[in-house]
Amino acid sequence: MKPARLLGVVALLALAGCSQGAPATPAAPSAPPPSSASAAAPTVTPPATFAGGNVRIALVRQLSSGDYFEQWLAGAQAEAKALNVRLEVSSGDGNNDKQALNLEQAVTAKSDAIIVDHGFAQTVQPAIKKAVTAGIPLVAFDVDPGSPQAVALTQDDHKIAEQALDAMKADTGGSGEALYVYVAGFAPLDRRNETWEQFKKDNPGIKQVARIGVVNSSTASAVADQAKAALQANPGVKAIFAPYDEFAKGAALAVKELGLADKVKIYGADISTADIGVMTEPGSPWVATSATDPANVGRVAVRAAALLVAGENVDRELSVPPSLITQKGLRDAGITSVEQLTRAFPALTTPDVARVPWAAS
Ligand code: SR1
Repeated sequence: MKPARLLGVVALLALAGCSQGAPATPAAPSAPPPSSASAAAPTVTPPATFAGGNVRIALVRQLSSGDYFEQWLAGAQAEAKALNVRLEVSSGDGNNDKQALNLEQAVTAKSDAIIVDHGFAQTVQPAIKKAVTAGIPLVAFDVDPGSPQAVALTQDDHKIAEQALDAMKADTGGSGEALYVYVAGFAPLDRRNETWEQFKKDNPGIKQVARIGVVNSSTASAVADQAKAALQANPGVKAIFAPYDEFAKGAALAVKELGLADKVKIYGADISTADIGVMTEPGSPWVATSATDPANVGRVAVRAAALLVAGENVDRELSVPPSLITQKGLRDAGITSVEQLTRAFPALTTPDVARVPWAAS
């Protein structure tokens, strides 16, 4: 994309941050897009520990399938490579006991730092406590570590829900039947749920007529089946709040298969190249999503862990802000991939969150 067109895209996305003609949700672009040409040269020498490539950071994941988790891992791996760190990745594949065991093993193996990526508090907190007691620095993403010594990294989940729901409110005029997709126990979904509960109180015209949801290795197709049944049972539904991209993809499939795309609109969370394809295809009901760049969040997690290994100060709570991305904005700007989106939407890259002074930015 040519620079002039890029500027147009930024303005367009910031100003046309609406799904069906709703008021703008500015993206407040603040930083130049990352590129090798513009990368700032590091001014600080890396700590000696990092010189031999022997720093080991364990990444202990609860989930690994789906666009979000794949992009997140790609970002984490890219940052580990840039920082000359060995990233040792394990996944519970949705099995919380397996994740807890992997975490215990990372503690026993005396990793230099541990990143816990998702998980249920009751299954990971005991091993997190052991890591902290053993003096192993720990970053917890999207799970409450339960230990104040650990760094807790989140996306701003209340904002994610708020941005998507603002779009829903603008499109519906604040009234109508809605379907909600949610599974309790996942910290980001629980936080988004808090905002949804408040939203319903503040907007009594929006009536939740059904709640569905499942998280497994084929979330989208399972949600599609549930959404189909819920839509058939509730023909008055005009909006679906599906604040996880696998939920939104499943809901979109159901709406399209039932031929309801003109009537039912979807407000989601997260973004990927595949999601952009779903949002922008002709007749798509998925009109808005609030998202971070998952690869950027993975990078932040590794940066925070590396800083802790180096003995640097890191805020105990780190948050990556989301941006509202709309079907209209994507279509108008001709955006077809996350790479184009992040170039056009610089606020999605957050080099100042856990900045590593010895790394190029
Ligand atoms: C099952 S939890 C899924 C969420 O985790 C991350 O926070 C992503 O944003 C995704 O929506």
